[in-house]
Amino acid sequence: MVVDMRHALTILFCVLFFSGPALADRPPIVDAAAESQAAQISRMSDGDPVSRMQMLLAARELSDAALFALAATHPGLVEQLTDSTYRTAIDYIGSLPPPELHRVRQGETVIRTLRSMNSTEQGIVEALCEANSIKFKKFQAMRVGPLEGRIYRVEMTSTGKKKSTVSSEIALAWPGTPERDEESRVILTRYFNARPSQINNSVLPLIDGSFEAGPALSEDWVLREALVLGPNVPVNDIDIDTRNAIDGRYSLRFHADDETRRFNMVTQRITVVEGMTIRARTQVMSDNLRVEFQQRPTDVYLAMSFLDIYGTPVAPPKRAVARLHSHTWELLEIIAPVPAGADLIQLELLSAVSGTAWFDGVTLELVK
Ligand SMILES: [Ca+2]
Repeated sequence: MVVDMRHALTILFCVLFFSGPALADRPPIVDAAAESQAAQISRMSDGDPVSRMQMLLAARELSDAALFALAATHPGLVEQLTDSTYRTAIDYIGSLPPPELHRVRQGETVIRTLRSMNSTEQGIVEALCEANSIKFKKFQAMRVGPLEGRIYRVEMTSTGKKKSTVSSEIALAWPGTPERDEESRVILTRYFNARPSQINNSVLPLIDGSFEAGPALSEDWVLREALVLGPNVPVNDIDIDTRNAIDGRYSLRFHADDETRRFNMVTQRITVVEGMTIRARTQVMSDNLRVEFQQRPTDVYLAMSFLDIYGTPVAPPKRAVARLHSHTWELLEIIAPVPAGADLIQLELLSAVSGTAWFDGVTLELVK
């Protein structure tokens, strides 16, 4: 009888979630209510996988019209909410009992076996097993939690050949980066029968913010001297890393040690207009960043300098300083109004301590 109930629930979930995307004939009509619901979600913090998972959980109730409006600022989240496999994994997290859901919201990793699951949770697990070609009889456990500061992982383990343990995972809550967001917009254009707008976060003309131009730093980025400790050499290493990236294939890498004396930064100037409010973001990763010799712990950063037409600073720069030591990808963000007299902003990326730092997914948007 219990089994029958579970099957009944599975069928219910199939009807609710696996009937395929509800492709509309016409694009959804975004009214004021939909706009306001989308705005509530898009105002939430989205700097790390756990925050983005909170957004996904909160956005599950949105109508298609509100999701279409949300796609203007967060196309990746809307892609996950409208794709059946991602959506089932999000619904699984939403089905967890309140104490476990609380742990999810705290960023803890939660492990669940069938024994601790109620019938709703079991029904979703069964559906997830089916979507991932896992025999439900072989299912062992679910494990959900953030991974490497990049994604939120939903992992299922099952018994494989010779009693080995096989795992299968769904990566959710990836960061919104220019390249991945564009992929989501293409997918959502098919889903909604209309391309999501980008009105709410107009992109300023930053070029090659993902360092994808090739295996060498493109001419759009200019090296400028940031600081010199005594003699003028040796200079810090700055190159394109072809193995580590959070967006696309490449990232920007800085490396220095206690012998390094001259530190260059990587910069790009963009024309702006006084009164604009601008948001600059990058993801940064580090390996053994440490202060040696005369280095300063605050010299790993994303900065925005405000310049007049001749390149002279007209106001103090804004900086978002990265953490030292070793960490996976983390967000750095600056939101600032363009001060009076500024014609250009100069975006600056720098790591002027010993160790290695990577930057990727640099974006520049007009927020007001
Ligand atoms: Ca990249």
